[in-house]
Amino acid sequence: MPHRTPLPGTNTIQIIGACPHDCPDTCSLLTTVENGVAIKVQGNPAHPHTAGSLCTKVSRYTERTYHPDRILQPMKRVGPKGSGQFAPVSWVEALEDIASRLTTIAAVDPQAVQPYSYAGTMGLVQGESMAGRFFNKLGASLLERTICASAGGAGLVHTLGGKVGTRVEFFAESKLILIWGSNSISSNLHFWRYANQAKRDGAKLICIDPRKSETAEKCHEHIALLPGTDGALALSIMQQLIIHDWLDHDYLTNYTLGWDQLRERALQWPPERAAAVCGITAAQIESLARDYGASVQSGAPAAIRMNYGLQRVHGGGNAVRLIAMLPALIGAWRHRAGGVLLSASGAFPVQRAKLERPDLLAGRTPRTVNMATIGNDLLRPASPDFGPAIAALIVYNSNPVAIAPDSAKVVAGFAREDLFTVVLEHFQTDTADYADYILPATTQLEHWDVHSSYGHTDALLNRPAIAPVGQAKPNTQIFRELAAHMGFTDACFADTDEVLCRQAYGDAVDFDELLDKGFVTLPTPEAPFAEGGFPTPSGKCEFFSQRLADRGLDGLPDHVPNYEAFNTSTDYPLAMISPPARNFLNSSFVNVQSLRDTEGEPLLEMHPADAATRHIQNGDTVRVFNKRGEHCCRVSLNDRARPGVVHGLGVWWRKFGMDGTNVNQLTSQALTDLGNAPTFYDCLVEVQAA
Ligand SMILES: Nc1nc2c(c(=O)[nH]1)N[C@H]1C(S)=C(S)[C@@H](COP(=O)(O)OP(=O)(O)OC[C@H]3O[C@@H](n4cnc5c(=O)[nH]c(N)nc54)[C@H](O)[C@@H]3O)O[C@H]1N2
Ligand SMILES: Nc1nc2c(c(=O)[nH]1)N[C@H]1C(S)=C(S)[C@@H](COP(=O)(O)OP(=O)(O)OC[C@H]3O[C@@H](n4cnc5c(=O)[nH]c(N)nc54)[C@H](O)[C@@H]3O)O[C@H]1N2
Ligand SMILES: [Mo]
Repeated sequence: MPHRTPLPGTNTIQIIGACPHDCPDTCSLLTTVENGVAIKVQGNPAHPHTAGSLCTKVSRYTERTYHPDRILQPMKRVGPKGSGQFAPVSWVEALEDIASRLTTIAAVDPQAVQPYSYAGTMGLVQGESMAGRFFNKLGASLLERTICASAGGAGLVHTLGGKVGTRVEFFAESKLILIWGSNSISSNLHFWRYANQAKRDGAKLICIDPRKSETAEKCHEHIALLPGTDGALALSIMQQLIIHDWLDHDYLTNYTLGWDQLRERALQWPPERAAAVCGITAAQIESLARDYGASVQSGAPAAIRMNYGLQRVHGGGNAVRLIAMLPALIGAWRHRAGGVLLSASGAFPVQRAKLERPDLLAGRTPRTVNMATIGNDLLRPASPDFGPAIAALIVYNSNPVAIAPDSAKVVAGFAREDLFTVVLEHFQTDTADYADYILPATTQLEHWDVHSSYGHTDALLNRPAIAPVGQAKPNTQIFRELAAHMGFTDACFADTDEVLCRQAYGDAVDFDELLDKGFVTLPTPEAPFAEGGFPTPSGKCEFFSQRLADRGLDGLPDHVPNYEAFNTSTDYPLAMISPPARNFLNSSFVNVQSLRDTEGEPLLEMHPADAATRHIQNGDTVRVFNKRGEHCCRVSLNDRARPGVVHGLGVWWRKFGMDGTNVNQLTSQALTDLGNAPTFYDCLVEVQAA
C-alpha cells in the first residue's frame, strides 16, 4: 500500500501524514520510521502543492516529537499557582480529580466551565470533535474562536459570500501579483513557489507591507504603508481605476451590487489624500493603480494574495472587504489566474455538526466568550450580564498566556487562586505553567486526523507513524476518558478516531482515496466567478452589503482608522506590529533549540532614524512600553523597519524573554470592526534604551 511503504531490505517504513500547523500550506508529510522510531519527516513529492519540500520548522519535526522536555505523563501542580512546579500522577488519579472538580462546578452552573482552544493542530478530529461533544454534553460556555482570522473571514463573507477565491496553483500563470499583508516566504512558502514561477515567466510582483520582509525584498516593488491603512489605499486605487476608466463595465453591471454607491465613496479618495493617511507618496498609488488597471486593456491576469497580517487592526474587516472588491472592478475574475485569495477554507464540506454534536446541548444555549478578550473575561465577576465567573478553564491546542493580547490581564486571570485550570499539551508552555493539571497530548506523528486547508483545496489524512510517546494520549482520547469519568454514556463518546476521521467529510470526500493517497483534491471550479455566481444572498459581489446594513453597520466599506493611529499620540509615537518570526509558528517551536538558535532572541526591529533621535544603538537593550505595559528586548536597527513603525517579531514564550514578557504585554484587547477579532497590529508604543 502506498501509504505504508517498506523500504527494500530494511526495517524502515514511510507513512503519509499531514502537517497539522496553522499555516495555509497544509503539506502532505512523509515520515520515515525505523524500528518504531520516526527518523525523518519530509514533504510528500506526490502531493502537488507540497512538491516534496517542507519549511525548516516542520522538517525538524522529529526534534520536536522526541524533545527531552516533552510532557510524557499527567502532571499535578505542587507549588504556588504559576510557579511551574508539578509532580507526576497517574492518568486515573488525574482524570478522577478533574471530573470531580468539573462536576462540582457544573452542578451550580456548567457555564462556569470554559474551553479555550485554537489551531495548535488544525486537525478536524484532534480539534473540536470529541472536545466539542464533551463541552456540549456538559453545557459549558462556548468559545468564539477569533484570535486569528475572523475579521478577514467576515470581510470575505460579506463581499464574496464565503472564504473562497483564486486557486493557489493558478497564481503561477498570473502576470501581476499583489502580495498584500503577507510575508509569503516565511508563512506561506508553497504559495511563494507559484509566485516565483510567475515571476520567472515575466510577472510583476508587488508587496504591500509596512515591513520590508523577506518577501518584500524579492518582489519588484515594495509599498511600505503604515499599519492599518490598507482600506485607504484600496479606495484610492479604485479612484484611479474610475478616473482613468480602467474598469470592466460589463462585469460591474452584471455581477456586482452597489457600484454607484461605491463609486461615490471611492471618488473621495484621490491619491494625495490616501498618501497622507498611508504614509507613502501619491506617485506610488498612481503607479500601483496603473499596473493593476493595465490588466483591463491587456487581458493579462492580475491576482491578489492577501494574508491575515493586514486584518489585525480596528478596520481589518473593512480593509479586507475593499481589497476583495478590486478584482470585480477590472474583471480579473474572468481569468483563472486572476482574482483574490485570502482563504480557501470555505471549499471544504466539513460536517461540523456530526463531529461536535451541538444536539448534545439539548436545548441549552450557553453564553459565548470571545478568546480575544480572555484577559478581561477571566477577571470578570459573576453578573446578570456575564453569568457566572469563569471557575474552570480547559486549554488545548493553544498557548493563550503567550499569544492572547494584553498579557498583564491574561496573566492576572490565569493566576487566580480560585481558577481550576487543565492544560492538554506537548510542553510546559507559559500557559501550562499556570495549570492545576497538565495532561500529555500526542503529536501529529502519533495520532489519526483529517485536514482541510485555508491555502489550497486538497483534503488530507494523517495516519499515525509511531506509537504515542510516553503516556501521551490524543486529545480525543483524553476527552473520551474524561467523559467516562463524568458519567457521560452517549454512544458518540465511544466513536474511535478512525470513525471520527470518516465523519469529518461524510460522503463528500472519498475516504478510501484518502486512506490510499493521503490527499484528495476537491472538485472546485477553475475560475469560480468568471460569470458571477458569488455565494452571497444577491449572487453578486456585494460592494453594498444589506446584511451589514441590517445590523446597523455601514453597508458600504470605508477606511476605518486604527484605534491607535500613527501621529495621534505624543506619549507613544511609534506604531508596533508583531508579525511571525520565520522559524516559529506562532508560539510553537520556540522551545526547539535549533530553531531558537536561528532566531536568536526576542528582537525589536527599528529604523535607524527613529533610533538616532532616541540615542539608541544597534544591539542595545530597549524598553518598549505603552499604557498597558512594558517589554524589554534587544533592538535591531535595519532597513526592514520604515520610520515610525517598529516590529516585535513573535511570538516568543514569555519565559524566554529577558524580563519574562513578550510583545503581547503591549497589545490591546480592542476588537476589529467586523468579526470580533483582536487588533494585535493596532498598537502604539514608545521605545527607550534600557
Ligand atoms: N513561519 C511562520 N508561518 C506562519 C505563521 C508563523 O507564525 N510563522 N503563522 C501562521 C498563521 S497563524 C497565519 S494566520 C498565517 C498568516 O499569518 P500572518 O500573520 O498573516 O503572517 P504573514 O503572512 O507573515 O503576514 C504578516 C505580514 O503582514 C504585515 N502587516 C502587518 N500589519 C500590516 C498592515 O496593516 N497592512 C499590511 N498590508 N501588512 C501588514 C507584516 O509586516 C507581515 O509581513 O501564517 C501562518 N504561517
Ligand atoms: N502579538 C501577536 N500575537 C499573536 C499573533 C501575532 O501575529 N502577533 N498571531 C495570532 C495568530 S494569527 C494566531 S493563529 C494565534 C495562535 O495562537 P495558538 O493557536 O495558541 O498557537 P500556538 O502559539 O502555536 O500554540 C499552540 C499550542 O498547541 C499545542 N498543540 C499542538 N498540537 C497539539 C495537540 O495535538 N494537542 C494538544 N493538546 N496541544 C497541541 C502546541 O504545543 C502549542 O503550545 O496567535 C495570535 N497571537
Ligand atoms: Mo493565525
